[in-house]
This record gives sequence, C-alpha cells and structure tokens, in this order.
Amino acid sequence: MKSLIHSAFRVFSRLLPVLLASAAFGHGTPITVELDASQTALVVTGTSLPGFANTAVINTDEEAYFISGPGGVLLTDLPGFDISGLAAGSAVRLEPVARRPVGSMTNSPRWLWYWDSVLNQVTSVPNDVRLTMESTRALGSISFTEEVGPAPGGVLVANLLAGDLGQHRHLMYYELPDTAATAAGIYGFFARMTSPGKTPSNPFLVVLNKDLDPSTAPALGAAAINLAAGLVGDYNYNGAIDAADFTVWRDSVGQTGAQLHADGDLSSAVTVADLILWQSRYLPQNPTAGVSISEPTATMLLWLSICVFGLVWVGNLNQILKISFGLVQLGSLAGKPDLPV
Ligand SMILES: [Ca+2]
Repeated sequence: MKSLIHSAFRVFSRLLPVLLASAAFGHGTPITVELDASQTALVVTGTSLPGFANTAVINTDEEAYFISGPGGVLLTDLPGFDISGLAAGSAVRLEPVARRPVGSMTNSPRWLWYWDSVLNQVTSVPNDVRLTMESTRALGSISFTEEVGPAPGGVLVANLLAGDLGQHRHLMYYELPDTAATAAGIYGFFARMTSPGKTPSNPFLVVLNKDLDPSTAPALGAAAINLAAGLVGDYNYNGAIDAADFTVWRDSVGQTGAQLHADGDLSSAVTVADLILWQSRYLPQNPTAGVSISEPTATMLLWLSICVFGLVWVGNLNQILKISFGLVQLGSLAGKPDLPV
C-alpha cells in the first residue's frame, strides 16, 4: 500500500508542472509590467512599501507556497506575470538585483534574503540554499544563493506572444531544494524587469512563502527584508538618507562597474542621476535644510552632465563639484533646486 501511494505521488509530482502551467493562470498576485506614460520605461506595480523597494509582490493566497515537484525540488509558479503595453515578440527579462545589508559599506552584496518567523528578523539563509528560477517555456533558468549572484542579464521570462499581452501568465517556476536543509520562512529577492529598448523598471521585492501562514507571514517578511536591505540613496548603508551619502556619491562620481555604493539607479555607473535620486529622498526628510526641491530642467541637467562627464574625463573631481554647484546655484536663482551640502 505504501509503495502504491509513493508511486501515485511520483506520478502526481511529474504531472505537477503541466498542471501548474495549464491550469494555474490567473491566480495569485502577478508581477504587473506596463509602460510609463512616455512609453519608454517599464513600470512594475504591486504593494507599496516604503524604502529601497517601493513596490513588493506579496502573495497572500492560500496556494502561494512551495510544494514538492519533480527532480527533488520544491516549486511554485507564483508570482506570475501580467504584461501589457509591449509589442508581441518583445523579450522581457527578470533581472535579480543585489543589495548590501544595512550596517556597513563592507557588507557583502546579497541576492537571496530570508526572514525567520520565529526570531522575527532577517537572518542568513539557512544552509545557504539556492533559489532557482526556470522559464515555464524552456527559455532558460538562473539560480543564486545568498551571496552568489546570477550572471548579468537575468533570466528570459518570455518572448511575448500576442495572446500574452494583458493576460495573467505563469511564466516562471521558483524552486528550492526539497530537503530538510530548506527551512520554513520567507525567502525574498530584489529584481527589476528589462526589455530591449526600454528603461528598466524600478527595483521591486518578491517574497516566496515556505510553510508559513500565507495571510500574515509574507507581508511581515517583506517589510523586514525591505528594511534590512536599506533605502535607495543610503549610499553608506547606515540606515539613513543623510549628508554622508552625498560624500560617498561625490567621492565615486564617474566610476563604472558592478555594485558601486552610490549607483542608486543601477546603471553600473555613478552619475548625476544618482545624485538626483539621493536628493529626492534627502530633502523631504530634512525640511530644515533650508533648501527646496524641484525637478531640474532638462537643459540644466544636460549642462550638468556634460560638465561632470567632461571633467571626469580629465579627472578633476574638485572642479566637477565647483562647477556642478555653480550650475545648480544658477538654477536655484531661477527657482530651480539647490544642493544640500
Ligand atoms: Ca546614509
């Protein structure tokens, strides 16, 4: 009898991906991807969270948890995707984003996050288990552990079919090892959506539930992970958007590469855009700084960028700052923003 049950389970397990792929459309909270008003940038919407990821994808559905699948994995196909605004044939990718835990600039960038519901805190991922994302359309897979990240470019979600647009599709399996090493808890990763020719979406947080109450645990875990991963603009990772972050930006403007502290917009370069990103978060928290914030004009930004990049080329950071401040001061005289330095 026992072997019969075991055999039945194995059959079920092997059929599970087919069942999920064919019958699971339209459930759970999807990663909703649209274009912005200018039709040039991807926008992901979900639950609003303050901090680094203003948006989180949190499934509180009863079915939104890992179940045993074939190949010795636990899998779920939630969250799915709801993509609109792009043309049929467009490639869309899910690109994991690493963040350093708040506390020190020397903390290692983290790709996979874990919230322990018993301790009610974010801890290291138990046994350093690996999360895998696999296209349900056999377009590829990607996997990562807490501190070992994916290759650049992420994983291809879809080359969109005409019938995908505006529909709720489950285009990705999320998998963990089906062993005792995979502890109950909330697993999370930061990511953004990309598509050729479009500006990537802002980073968002996705949380996955392993054996916890779906009605409460995912939201608690998401908030905790979001807090532990820091705030956008907190370039020195001290948990606050403060003047020290400006110093980090100033000392690294012009640098290019991965995991730069002051690369707030994840462009793999520290630029004026990162300064503006920090400024947009610093000023509302510091109303007594005696400055006002408004969007710089395109012309002003252009000149600022030309000066900064030109001076980076000749390697004169002090001159960059003098000219940058001078330009912004000029803007301020005309009712444009001043820099809080
Ligand atoms: Ca800071």
